[in-house]
Amino acid sequence: MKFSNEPTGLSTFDASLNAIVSLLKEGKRFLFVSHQDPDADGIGSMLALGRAMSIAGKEIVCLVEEPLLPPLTLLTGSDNIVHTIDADQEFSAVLAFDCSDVDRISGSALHIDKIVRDVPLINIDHHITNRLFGDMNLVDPLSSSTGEIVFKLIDAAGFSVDREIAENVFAAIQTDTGSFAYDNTRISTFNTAARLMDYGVKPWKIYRNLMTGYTVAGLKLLRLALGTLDFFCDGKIGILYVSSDMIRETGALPSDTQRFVDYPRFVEGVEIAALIRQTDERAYKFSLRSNGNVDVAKIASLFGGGGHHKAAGFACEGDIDSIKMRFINESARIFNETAD
Ligand SMILES: [Mn+2]
Repeated sequence: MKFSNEPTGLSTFDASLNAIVSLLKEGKRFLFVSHQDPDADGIGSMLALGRAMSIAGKEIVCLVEEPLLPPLTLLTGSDNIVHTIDADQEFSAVLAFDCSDVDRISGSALHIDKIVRDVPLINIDHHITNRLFGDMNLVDPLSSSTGEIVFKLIDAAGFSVDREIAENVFAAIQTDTGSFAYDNTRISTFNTAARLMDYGVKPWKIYRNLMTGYTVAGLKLLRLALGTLDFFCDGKIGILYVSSDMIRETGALPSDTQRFVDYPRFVEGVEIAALIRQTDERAYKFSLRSNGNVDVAKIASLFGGGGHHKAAGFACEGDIDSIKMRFINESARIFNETAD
């Protein structure tokens, strides 16, 4: 079954919501995917809707190519996620959560392209840079998180909610809003969070598990990373660097660096914070944060990445000194354009 090849666009959120609800109710078996380098928004969204639909009698397969690392393994139901799939499996539809682009989907190597040739691909996301790659697109850049959109979907479908579902939606919202501290936190975010607490969610517990759970190795890595902290453009750009050697030396996990970019972001006068993490000999990942008006998604898109106004990223390969120089120059240029 093919629903439609026409992207439904951003202005038709409610029409899209209704069409997707019908499709979810009609179908029997669904494949859920999220992005590479999974985060709690993608995984929490997938697990929440997965459980809600399982309770409603549907069969859900949650696929993430790479094994989940802590703290994502603390999300309830994460042990049901599979890491591989046969090409001949049949599904009513494939749902992609929190993916701004089809290339970002984890498991692209695992026949997903073959599966989506015959069934609708449903794109559920909140990135402003979303490419509306789905046959159906439920994209709301004003939503704090994909989790918040998923909760709307659960509501619209009338699926029942239990504590486990609520915890996963809450985890998605809490991590994507930096515990309700980023400017994507809106009245609707708090309203949704309050409703989730009615199902028994304990915000402190999710905060403890997902936001503060440093390991000793992770803290040692932070100590090394802080030694690299450097500032450019009169202190407006702060950069932290983590090499593969540092990760090896401390025994930390790459996922331990997830909140490191906050340290340059915390510094007075910093407008753009960046964490550069080495992922291979000549490969690097940039995580960007904006403290003010600078749109870091714009900077990331110059390097083939994407994200949100205040949080974005990109991956790149080459000589790190020249990439870093180009990054600083482009950031300074966009900073000056924004300041005008
Ligand atoms: Mn997200």
